[in-house]
Amino acid sequence: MSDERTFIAIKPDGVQRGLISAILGRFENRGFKLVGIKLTHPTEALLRDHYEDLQEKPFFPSLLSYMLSGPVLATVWEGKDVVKQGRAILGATNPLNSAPGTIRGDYAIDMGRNVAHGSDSVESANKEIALWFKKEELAEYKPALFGWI
Ligand code: RTP
Repeated sequence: MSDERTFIAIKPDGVQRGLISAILGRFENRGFKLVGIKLTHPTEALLRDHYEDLQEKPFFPSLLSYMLSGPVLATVWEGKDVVKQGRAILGATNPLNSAPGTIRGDYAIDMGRNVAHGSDSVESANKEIALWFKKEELAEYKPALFGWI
């Protein structure tokens, strides 16, 4: 069993639209293990760290106010190639390019309201997990269903 981890967040629009169970289900059904979860209202400081690379972009102020507009469901998933697989499950950033069957392809029409976030590399996953979660908030366990025959 791979111990690769990724950070997946259901953004304020996804939480308010009641999409939590639909989104979490896609990761569970695919075979990934949930190791961290919390509903949290992120601070501006946390979001500035999280989106450090985007601070100079013209859309940054609207991204910040969108992400501050309500609680976010922060999650950590573990499993083989989960970073790349997580991005594939989410679909392209711009819903215009997200394939039907992906989360954004099924639930979003606007890049500024694209429902969920997923880490784009193992390096950013490690940074984001450490930013959003304390070590003791992440569970270590072996689900009975894993290690399929
Ligand atoms: P995310 O971090 O949310 O998973 O998205 P991403 O890696 O696919 O895309 P990124 O470039 O990191 O952008 C972060 C979020 O900023 C908003 N955005 N708006 N041109 C725009 O108006 C624009 N570009 C990006 C989106 O909400 C995107 O998910």
